[in-house]
Amino acid sequence: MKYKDKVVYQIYPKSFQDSNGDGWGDIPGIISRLDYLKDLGIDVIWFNPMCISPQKDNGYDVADYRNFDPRYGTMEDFERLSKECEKRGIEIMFDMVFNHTSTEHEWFKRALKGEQKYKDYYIWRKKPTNWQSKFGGSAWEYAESLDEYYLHLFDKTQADLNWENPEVRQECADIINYWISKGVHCFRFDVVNLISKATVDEDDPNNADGRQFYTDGPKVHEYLQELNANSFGQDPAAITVGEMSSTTLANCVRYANEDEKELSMVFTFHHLKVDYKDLKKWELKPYDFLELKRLLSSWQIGMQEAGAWSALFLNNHDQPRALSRFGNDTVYRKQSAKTLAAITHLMRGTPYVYMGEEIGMTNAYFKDISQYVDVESTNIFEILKKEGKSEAEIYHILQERSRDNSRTPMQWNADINAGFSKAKPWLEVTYNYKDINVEESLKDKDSIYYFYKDLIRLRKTYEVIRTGLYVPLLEDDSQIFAFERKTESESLIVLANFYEQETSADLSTKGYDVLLQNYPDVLTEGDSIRLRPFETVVFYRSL
Ligand code: TEU
Repeated sequence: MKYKDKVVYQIYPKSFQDSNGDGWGDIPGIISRLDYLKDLGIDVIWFNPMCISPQKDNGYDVADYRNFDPRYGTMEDFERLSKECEKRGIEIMFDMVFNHTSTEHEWFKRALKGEQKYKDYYIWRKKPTNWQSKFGGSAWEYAESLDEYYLHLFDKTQADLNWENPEVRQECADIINYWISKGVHCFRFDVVNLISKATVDEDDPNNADGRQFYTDGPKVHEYLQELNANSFGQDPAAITVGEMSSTTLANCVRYANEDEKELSMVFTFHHLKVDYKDLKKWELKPYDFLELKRLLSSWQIGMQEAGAWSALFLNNHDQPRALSRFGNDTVYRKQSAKTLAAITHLMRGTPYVYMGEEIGMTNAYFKDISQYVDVESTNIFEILKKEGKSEAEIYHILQERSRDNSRTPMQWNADINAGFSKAKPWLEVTYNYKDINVEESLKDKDSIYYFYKDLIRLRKTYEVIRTGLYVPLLEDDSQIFAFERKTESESLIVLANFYEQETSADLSTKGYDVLLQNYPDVLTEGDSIRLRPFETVVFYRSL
């Protein structure tokens, strides 16, 4: 139960609050905003990595797992953060990037010098396979000093660790135990289902990226059980979540089942590919609502039937803002943001609030490549240009897909740089910050912020929201996402119109009360409920 009533807030530290005027978010800045998060009602804060890193992939290229990049602050700053979080009953979740390290890590540098112990920490071959990096280009990079290639599923500065090596596995357990000793009890594991490679010697016959050889690999459960036993599994307060790339339900019911002693829960992404044409991220298509509903429902049912647990989210630092992607970030910004929040928070699992979604932050709509920082985005700009796409087409794609969309500075107020920093921020603030910011949200009793606050409060109040079974409703309806959550003594019904067109749900809510709504009134006519643009109504009754 320790995580089934919790709500996690994700902070992208680089963009949350700058305190020392260098245009870069930092730990003292985070501390200054803890009361805002406490008031929102969240229980855990997931911090994206703040370790020493060359920042080629914004910290997911770790060069020292035990020390903070000074641009975020010092160990003393962290210890103050830990104390201030504890005072507010907020847990800290750190992000463990164990599939790879930066090529600036001491281990990799010693490997390049030919130290066999550290060479064995990575994956080397004389001859590369045809595998492609998830950030474009070959997944192998030549190291002249060794006359060999090393594997990197992501950027060439992110060398994959060799998890076959027990010393690597022990290093990772030791890193977790170090942070547990510092008072961190919650951990997110980056692309952790990629750590076990079946082989690295075979070309991908479909000339694809090779993911079939390393996704949910043959020893991944064994490695996770060992990591659990040697680290966080010994910590009764531990809450863990694994980011699972291109995974399957069959594996996730094992990753996130307490009996398997692997992790507490998983992030999966199938529902966030319903606007990928032919499942290709950089090929746009309008999102498929029925597919979105089908995927969310099938995973809810599959996980609950197996007694496994899901992380619930539509936003994170790798995704464009859901409000711009699935909602309407202009005329119906408030209504659609609330609708997306309601279906996320009222499904079965642990909800994650990504910084800024609680105030309806939108995509950045940058117009020039000079505004983009993300390595994935700048790489794809060059790749698409080589493929002959016009710059106008490429900018349209980046405006819809770039990870920078969600990494723009948190919009606190209408002051310079949205109150994030007095200096030029490392990434531009989104254009609409004067109207969309925390200060405005706190003044407006009908704001998205207060709707999130209600959702979080309801989770603490109603058992049916925490643990109730998920039952899909109106499955064939082409614009309403509807489901019931139920226990032996309670029933909750969620009706959400995902479109601007008005519609109605033919469903009896006799004996139910309205628990939450995103319009001033609720229009019921007999056994039918009218749903205006992006209208959501939540009904509740004790059985
Ligand atoms: O993300 C894994 C990953 O594949 C994402 O980059 C996402 O799937 C991709 O952007 C969609 O095109 C994790 C981290 O969350 C991400 O920030 C890192 O860049 C990546 O791993 C490498 O560590």
